[in-house]
Amino acid sequence: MVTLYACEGSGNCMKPWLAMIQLEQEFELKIVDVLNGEQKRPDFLNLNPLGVVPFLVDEADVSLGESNAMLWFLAEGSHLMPDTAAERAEALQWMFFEQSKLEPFISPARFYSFILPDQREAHSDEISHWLERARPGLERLDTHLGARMFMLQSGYSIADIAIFGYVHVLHEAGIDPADYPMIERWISDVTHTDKFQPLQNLGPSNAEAA
Ligand SMILES: N[C@@H](CCC(=O)N[C@@H](CS)C(=O)NCC(=O)O)C(=O)O
Repeated sequence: MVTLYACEGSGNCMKPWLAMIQLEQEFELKIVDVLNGEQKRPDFLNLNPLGVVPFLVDEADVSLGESNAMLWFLAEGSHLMPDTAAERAEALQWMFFEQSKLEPFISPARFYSFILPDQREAHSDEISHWLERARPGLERLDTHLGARMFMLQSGYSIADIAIFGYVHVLHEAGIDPADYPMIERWISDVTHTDKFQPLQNLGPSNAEAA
C-alpha cells in the first residue's frame, strides 16, 4: 500500500493525490500541517530530510519526493502515461516547464494572497514580481492549448495533472483567468475528466493523522 504525505490546499500535493484517484489506486493519505511546521519535525525529517510535502512511500522500495516524479512513477503502464517515447519526452518537457516557469511564481504569490492573506500587504512587491514572472509561461501555455484539447495531442495525461496543480488556482494568486481564455477552457475540460476530484477534497476527512 502506498502512503501519500500531503498538506491541504497545495497544488503540488494535489498532483499525486489526483493521479491515484483517477487511476483507482488504493492509497493512504496522511495530512501534514505545514503551516504549523509539522514537516520540520524529527519524525517527518527522518522520512524526508528535505522537510517538504508531497512525499510518497510504500512498504517496499518507494521513498519519493517531487510531485512530478511521483506522477511519473504512479502513471507507469497506465492510460495517464503517453504511449510513445516522443510523447513521453513531450510530457516531461511540460512537467519541467511547470516547475521552472509556472509553479515558482504562481505558488508563492498565491501563498501570500490566498493562504496567508494577512501577509499580502507585507509581500506586495514580491507578489507583483512573481505575477510578472508568471506571465510569459502562462502566455506560452495559453497559445499551446489553443491548438489542442489537452497538453498532448494524444489526450489527457500526467502532463495535464502536473500543469493543473497550480494553474487551476491562478485566480487565487491574483491573476485574472479571463486573460488566458484557452487555459480557462482547458481547466474546465480537466475538471470533466473521469473520476476528477477538486483540490478542496484533499483534506483530513479523507486522511489519517500523520
Ligand atoms: N518541487 C516540489 C515542491 C515541494 C514543496 O515545496 N512543497 C511545499 C508545499 S506545496 C512545502 O512542503 N512547503 C513547506 C516548507 O517548505 O517548509 C514538488 O513539486 O513536490
